[in-house]
Amino acid sequence: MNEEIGIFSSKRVEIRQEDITKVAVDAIVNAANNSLLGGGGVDGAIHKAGGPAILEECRRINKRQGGCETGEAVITTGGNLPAKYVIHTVGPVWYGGKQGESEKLRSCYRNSLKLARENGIESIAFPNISTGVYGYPKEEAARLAIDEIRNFLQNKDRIKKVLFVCYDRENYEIYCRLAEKLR
Ligand code: AR6
Repeated sequence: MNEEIGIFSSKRVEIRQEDITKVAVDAIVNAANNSLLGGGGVDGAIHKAGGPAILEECRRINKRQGGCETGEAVITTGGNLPAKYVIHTVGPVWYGGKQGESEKLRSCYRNSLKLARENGIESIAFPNISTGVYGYPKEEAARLAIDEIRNFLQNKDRIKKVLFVCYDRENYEIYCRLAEKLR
């Protein structure tokens, strides 16, 4: 049995189709932009549901370090969300695949998990970063996300649960199909 089979059959990694703002985990990940000052899509939904405390912290981070580089991640309170924290990461815009997009998207998953580990987070939920307005091809993004999580979880770790929270049906079906193949 290889590790890929392990992560899905052990239930340490699960796929859900729902609104990430409703998920009760230690941290949810936001697909933000470089300014951290909000936007549409999942970013808009998180700020709307989580309330002003999240934006206040984002503003402070923006002042202190000028926002967040693509592929990097920062952490704030979860405000009014069921999640205690929000980890904001900035995915790459898809320019055709030759501008280092895949490495940047991998970094989003890796840096979010690092930050989770540093903050004692045991459960974390990811949206399908970059696959909305940033236009990253969904299947490729899913393969890479699963691969990064698998690599990370090979380390002995406090992180007990990772959820892939798919909002649109297309992403959900892609993840289910890939997980089925890996089982
Ligand atoms: N819960 C879970 N997933 C969601 C939700 C939700 N409530 N709403 C949308 N998605 P996008 P990006 C999914 O566009 O491509 C923002 O304006 C959606 O189906 O939110 O990384 C930021 O400020 C899609 O699969 O993020 C940036 O400017 C996924 O979330 C820019 O968009 C990502 O779609 C980032 O673009």
